[in-house]
Amino acid sequence: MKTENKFEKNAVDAIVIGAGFAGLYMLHRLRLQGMRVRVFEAGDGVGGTWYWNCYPGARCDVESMQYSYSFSEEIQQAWIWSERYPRQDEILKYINHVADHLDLRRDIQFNTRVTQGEFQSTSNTWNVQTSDGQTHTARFLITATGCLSASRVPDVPGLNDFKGQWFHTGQWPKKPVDFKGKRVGVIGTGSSGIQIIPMIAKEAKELVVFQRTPNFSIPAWNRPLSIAEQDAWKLNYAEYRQRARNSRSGILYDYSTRATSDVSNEEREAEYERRWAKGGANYTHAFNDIFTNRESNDLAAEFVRNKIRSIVKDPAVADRLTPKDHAIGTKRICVDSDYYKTFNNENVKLVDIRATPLEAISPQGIQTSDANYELDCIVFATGYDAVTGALERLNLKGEKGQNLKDEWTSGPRTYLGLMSVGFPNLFFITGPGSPSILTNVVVSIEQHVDWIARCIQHMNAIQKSKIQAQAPAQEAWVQRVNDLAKNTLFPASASWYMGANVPGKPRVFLPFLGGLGTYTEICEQVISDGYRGFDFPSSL
Ligand code: N01
Repeated sequence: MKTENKFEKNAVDAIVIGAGFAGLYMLHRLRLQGMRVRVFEAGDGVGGTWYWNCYPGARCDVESMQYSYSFSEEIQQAWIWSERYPRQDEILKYINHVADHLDLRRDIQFNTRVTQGEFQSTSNTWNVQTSDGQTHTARFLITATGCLSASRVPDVPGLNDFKGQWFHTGQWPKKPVDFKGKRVGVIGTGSSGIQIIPMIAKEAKELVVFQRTPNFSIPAWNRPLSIAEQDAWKLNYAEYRQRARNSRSGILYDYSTRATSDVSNEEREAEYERRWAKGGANYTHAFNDIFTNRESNDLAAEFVRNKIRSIVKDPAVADRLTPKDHAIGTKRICVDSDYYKTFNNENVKLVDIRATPLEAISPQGIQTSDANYELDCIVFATGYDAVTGALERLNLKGEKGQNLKDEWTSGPRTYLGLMSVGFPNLFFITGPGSPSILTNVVVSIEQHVDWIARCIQHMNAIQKSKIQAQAPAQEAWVQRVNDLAKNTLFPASASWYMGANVPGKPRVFLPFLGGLGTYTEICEQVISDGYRGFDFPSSL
């Protein structure tokens, strides 16, 4: 009997790259419009970020009741979370549940990377090559590759000769790693490092943390989430979701309308204390000028510095863990469970690799300028080529054969973060120049997916085969994104928001800082104005 290959025909209406939150919803949304869609996914399962980041301690810092899809009342009412902040394996279970419930897998080809894509001007279609040697054609190409998926292992000499095991948090093995009785080194103290360090410290014989830049972290105060609490939330789910969509970050934070100088010293400290006790990134919204006024920022930062000094017993270690080089929140704020406290453990050592640089990896461990650390395992929590990295690695060629990566050598150029001039029929979900990683990304994903689906439906209705962004609209948008950042403290910080963590990457603030609510209004207005800033030059 002949078994039918579900991907026998290599021509579809839309190709979606990635099967995480964005790719799955895009597939579902386009299917509802009667389109034939194929999703390519490099992993062997759905989940994207939450598929790859299965390291110990991995957890989202947006609360469970908010970090989920809102498009299906049935799904949001039925799903039950177990904790205030969702663990990676629980999010992955949730995403798998959604994929099963909507029968999405039949249109997803797993273990397959997109290796190249070329726009065909003669047919207004994309030709896409995949790692299995196949070529596919589609009218639309939609990237759902995630903003934090292109992981980076720094170029440290000697890694290939290391005799132990090494891992990157963003490419974590599916089988649990056993750290019991081992000497472990962790490089990096961003959100991933801050989550994994307390977990490894519980197991390892010795843990050496190699820190380049100390980071601000706020306690999560994670706890079980009762059914009663969830039921109460679910009663008002529609209203909460709408408020989140209209908010700056897609998260129901308690945004203060007061400036730091509006209150007395006592009130200010009490407000910081209240927010610290509540936990989470809400801390940086204690006053409305923390991101724009350096003095206000310093006060909020000093409160956290004092907390670090009060938690960490050894004053020298506390001092090394205290961030002094950047304004709080201008590098992504971290949310932790027992991070600072972990440095009171006898088996944990902190090495400041700014003072004594990491020089090489030897077969036995890590060499800094003044010591050799013998290790059985090295964990790289060294982050990502954020926002643009995954897009540039796709090797996409526009209508004149130009490569997206080459077009963006001075920084990404997009209109609304959705399209880039010269690359017709190519949509980015949460692309550079959109609010994306400054928000609850699931809310931003839904907004982008809905916009793209409506745009495609519009094209079908008016019988157009090609959409492209207009150059003046793109120039004005890039300018707007830059201007918004200039009026804040963000550009002064060597953060991945600025591309500063990747040697040679242009220093450009990558996301749109004007807030998700405002951004959504702009996108809606663009539609009302007949897709202002876009052209539909060819008919079907
Ligand atoms: O990556 P990072 P991450 N030698 O880039 C250091 C999201 N996320 O994976 O600051 C030595 O923040 C680097 O040092 P420096 C969240 O948006 C969310 O931790 O560049 N060190 C830094 O300490 C987050 O912001 C969650 O000086 C090197 C660290 O490695 C984003 O993902 C959990 C180095 C990298 O920190 C990325 O977080 C996890 C080198 N050559 C991630 N290169 C939650 O929701 C880099 N470093 C909770």
